[in-house]
Amino acid sequence: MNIIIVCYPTYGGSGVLATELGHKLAEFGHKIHFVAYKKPVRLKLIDNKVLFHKVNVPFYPLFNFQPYELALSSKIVEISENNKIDLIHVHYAIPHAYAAYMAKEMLKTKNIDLPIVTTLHGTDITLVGKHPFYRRAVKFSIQNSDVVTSVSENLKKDTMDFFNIDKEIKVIPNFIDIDRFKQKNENCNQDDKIIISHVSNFRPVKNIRILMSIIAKLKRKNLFFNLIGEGPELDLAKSFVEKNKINNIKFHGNTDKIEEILCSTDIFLLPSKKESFGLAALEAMASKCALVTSNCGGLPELNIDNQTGYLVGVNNENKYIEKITDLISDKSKLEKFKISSFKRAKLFDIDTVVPIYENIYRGLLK
Ligand code: GMT
Repeated sequence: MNIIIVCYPTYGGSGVLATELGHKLAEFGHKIHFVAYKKPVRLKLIDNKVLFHKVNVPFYPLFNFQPYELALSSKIVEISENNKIDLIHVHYAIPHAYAAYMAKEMLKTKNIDLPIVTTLHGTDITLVGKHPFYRRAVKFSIQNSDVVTSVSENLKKDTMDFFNIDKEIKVIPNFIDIDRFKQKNENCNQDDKIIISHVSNFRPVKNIRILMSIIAKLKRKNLFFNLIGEGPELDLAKSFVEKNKINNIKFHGNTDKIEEILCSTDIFLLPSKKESFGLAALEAMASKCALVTSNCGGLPELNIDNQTGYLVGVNNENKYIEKITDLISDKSKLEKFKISSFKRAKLFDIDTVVPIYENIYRGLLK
């Protein structure tokens, strides 16, 4: 099949997932055309198999906001005119599903039928999509996609309830390449200290204030903290560390050493206010980490309470501390949770999940 994948190119989970999906589909023999405003961070181009098409948005002073959707629709049409495309898969509804719909309508005038698969990732529904200024267009583009998928049951329910959608939404979880993590786990540097890590894009939705407050309260214990990622609240986190004289911590920024850091991690801490699935938590599970996460969104579908880790009420700071303290004082429980975590991660292996998308694509071919 010839497939267009539209995604965000930055470090967010939806872009990472779309990129890994495209790589695997290419391995399965499909030709993938990635479309974004910049080359996605993890994208590996392969001649005639994995291609990248940049969406250029020229600056024009009349516009307060440059019309990205317009440029994206035009780009999709251009690629479809020059290649025999079978379908388009957009990741993150806003504005990708909307732009894909416009492209589909334009292509109809050229007798080209382009089925649209839209994957909802989370904040495209739970934060941005629900906004009164956007919701009509978001609902319209979901209703008019040929297939809609969601990364968790919770996100599916939220979407159906909020938008009153009468369309089927298929749940396909996030996935990881378990072999990549297995190799790293074998050559891992284990430390005597208990290591706690957090990976995110440091947006308010990740509950960075609570995260920092938990770290400050645990600073006297024999622990080390790794904070990975960059985003709007990173400076706030750094100044908090300075002000509270926290020394047992390292900020890694956006690093390509995530697997290495996670493989020496014991506990992965994710106190998100919203999390439709939690790809970062799944990567931590593949690295044999016990999880201490909030119980919001799709996290309870991933982190099984008292088995792979603990689930805590979103802002219940004392409970996070209590659960972490419980794990660091009971090494055998920590070890048991780490093993269960890794076992559960295997259920989300790329070779199990990507064929589900492939079957959906096949169903769309006439
Ligand atoms: O909001 C983010 O953390 C990034 C966002 C994205 O779309 O780039 O991640 C969302 O999609 C991931 C992949 O499906 C999910 O694993 C994350 O849980 C989800 N983030 C939120 O719901 C906050």
